[in-house]
Amino acid sequence: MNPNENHAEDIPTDHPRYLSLKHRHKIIEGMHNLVVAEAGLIAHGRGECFDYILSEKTNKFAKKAIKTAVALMLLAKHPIISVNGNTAALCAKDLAHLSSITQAQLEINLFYRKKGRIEAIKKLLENEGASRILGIEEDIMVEINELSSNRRRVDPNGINIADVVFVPLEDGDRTEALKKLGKKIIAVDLNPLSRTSIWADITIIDNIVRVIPQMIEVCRELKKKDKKSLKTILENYNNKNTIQEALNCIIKYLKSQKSKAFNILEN
Ligand code: PTJ
Repeated sequence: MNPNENHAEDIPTDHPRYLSLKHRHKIIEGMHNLVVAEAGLIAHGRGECFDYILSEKTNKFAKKAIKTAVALMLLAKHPIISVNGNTAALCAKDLAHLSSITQAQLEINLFYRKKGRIEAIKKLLENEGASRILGIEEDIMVEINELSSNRRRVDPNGINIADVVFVPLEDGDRTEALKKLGKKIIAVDLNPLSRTSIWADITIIDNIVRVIPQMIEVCRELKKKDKKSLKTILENYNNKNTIQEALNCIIKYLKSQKSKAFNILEN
């Protein structure tokens, strides 16, 4: 590592953008360690932009989606958490925790299959407490015909047989393909208009760094409930409303920021 580079621990904790900078550094460090694809930096920047116009907080519609997603995972027969480079770099420890509390195995599934990346992500996840990670044995992988990207290669004991797949920070057509195979999809995506957001059964429109810790909290509560209560949560959820509310939130935020900016510009 270049000694002239800045590291996450060099960021002053009183910096007004401390958290945002810390997450940027995790992504940059992840890229140096092969965990994050080069394109992952661009994906992170796009996410930051949407996070900004969603007020960088977990909005009400995201809270509802989180609760419903956890209920669906607890009701599932074979839930799987799909892990890519950005997600691992930003929240490996929380992913390991979520996996153990929901009994959903982690499966590494990458869009950019640069040599050494799967091993780097596996090591990071294991160092943070994850076990029984899927998607690492190249010779046993099977292919999803409906998909042409690298993501088509899945573990026969994981995504291939899953009834519920949790897909944070996706890149497009996989959600559609997995849905055609009859699977239920939970997405985390800050862009409410991405194809993944539109196609998923439950779209959590919020930053992954806030989502996973909240899913763990909600899971602790929902594990005390019976199946009937969990099913009721699912019945009362409508993903179209989530997308609508997220877009309304963005429009409201932009209008308020426009008024503030013009107050300054005109005075
Ligand atoms: O590690 P790999 O090879 O599997 O590649 C992972 C990336 C993320 C590079 C790949 O999946 C990709 O190119 O994704 P896209 O098409 O850029 O889409 C990622 C989506 O995640 C975009 O809609 C972003 O707005 C969103 N996003 C980015 N960062 C976050 C996010 N959503 C939630 N939380 C974030 N921190």
